[in-house]
Amino acid sequence: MERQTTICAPATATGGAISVIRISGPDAVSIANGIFSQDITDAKGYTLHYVRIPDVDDVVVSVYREPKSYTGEDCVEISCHGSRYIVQTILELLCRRGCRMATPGEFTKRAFLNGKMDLTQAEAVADLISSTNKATHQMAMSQMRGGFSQELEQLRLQILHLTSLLELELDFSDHEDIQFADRTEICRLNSQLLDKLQSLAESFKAGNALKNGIPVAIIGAPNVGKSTLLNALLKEDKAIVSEIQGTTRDLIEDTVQIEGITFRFIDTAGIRKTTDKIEQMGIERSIRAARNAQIVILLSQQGIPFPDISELEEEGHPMPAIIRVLNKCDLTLPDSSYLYHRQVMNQDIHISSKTGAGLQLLTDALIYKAQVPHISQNDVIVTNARHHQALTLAIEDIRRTQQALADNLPGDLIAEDLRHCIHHLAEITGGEITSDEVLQNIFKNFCVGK
Ligand SMILES: Nc1nc2c(ncn2[C@@H]2O[C@H](COP(=O)(O)OP(=O)(O)OP(=O)(O)O)[C@@H](O)[C@H]2O)c(=O)[nH]1
Ligand SMILES: [Mg+2]
Repeated sequence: MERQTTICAPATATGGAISVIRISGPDAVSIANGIFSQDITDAKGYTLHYVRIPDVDDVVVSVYREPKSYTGEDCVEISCHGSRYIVQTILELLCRRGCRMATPGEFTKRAFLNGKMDLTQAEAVADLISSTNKATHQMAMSQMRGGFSQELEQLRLQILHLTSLLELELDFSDHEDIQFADRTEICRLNSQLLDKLQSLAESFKAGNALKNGIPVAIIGAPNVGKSTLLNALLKEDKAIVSEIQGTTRDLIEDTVQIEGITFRFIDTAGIRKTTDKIEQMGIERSIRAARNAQIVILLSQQGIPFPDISELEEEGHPMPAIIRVLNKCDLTLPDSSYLYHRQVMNQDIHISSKTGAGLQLLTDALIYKAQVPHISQNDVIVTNARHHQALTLAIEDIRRTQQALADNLPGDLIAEDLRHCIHHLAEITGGEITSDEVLQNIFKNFCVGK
């Protein structure tokens, strides 16, 4: 096998008091040693050394010996003072002595290739680093600790068991009367498998919403204050507001956390009949955004009817939850106590995006409609589109098995579908030989040093 190169990269963002530089590979210790004034070549794993890099900095070095390191290779981490200049100089010294700068995610990719973690765990590392709230943190932690992998392993064992039952059947196939004897148990196990796979695949909707924010589209006629509401919810001047109708023409979106839940608000072009080609394109985008949203804030104001949302209905597509909101209540309702009273009486929520009145009621409604499932560390939630896709393929395999069982087809044909299913599940953890292209796709989104 080709000898691995030794790689290095900054592991921390600039701007802190301390920066960490990570080195991994067979020559990690000897290359690092070359730039220090003290000798650490014989350093044991899990030891710290205070050393000098002449003319550059005094640093603390941690040494890890293979296989007991993040990557499974010899690793050295240099903690230096957090100056961009110092980091750059150390990296240059290391590269001059034979290191190569790491590509994004290369440390984690090596950890995967050296069997330190499977692919779902490697992906969870990236999710953990980018997690912004309790829910996404919990999901990433559970996945990184192998929660999802264990679930998949359970499924794999169940499928193997099913296959062995079918094979047993084949062994007796010479005896005509036994061949398709009693398949009740096989059918039961198969539908159990299907249920499990389906519930995992369904968890993706929640998982994705938690990770990327629950999509909420703001839909309404021109000028009712959609962009003003977006800005108020984001507490930021994100979208242009004007008294001219048709100001917003494209989708404008951003995420914000409300009581620990991430929402992704999408401001849209006001819906009306228009001959303006570009505005029309914007309106089509509004409809699409509303269809794909989990919640739609249907916005209007006194005297203007709510837009017709029958267009949102589409076969095979769940309707988003609708919250009807009347804006500009500062123009029509005198004070906020009266306002609160009205809310209780009336289904529509009255707000003023301008003064902020009623916004709390709107966010309460959003949280209520978001129906965020409570996630504990043991729950397995699918958050990754790649995993979801593989699960969808595995479900198709098991559906085929179900049909084949119903048609009383011979066991070897059914076993073939089960083998496909195992293959699709194995792709999730990277258990089978995973193509380089897939790996590249996964790790390219990591940052350097991870
Ligand atoms: N009095 C009052 N005026 C508001 C309120 N919200 C928005 N406006 C005003 O209404 C006008 C239109 O606001 P926008 O937020 O641009 O409306 P929009 O729905 O995004 O309009 P389009 O992008 O054209 O569809 C602006 O002049 C806002 O200042 C409110 O709560 N009270
Ligand atoms: Mg607008």
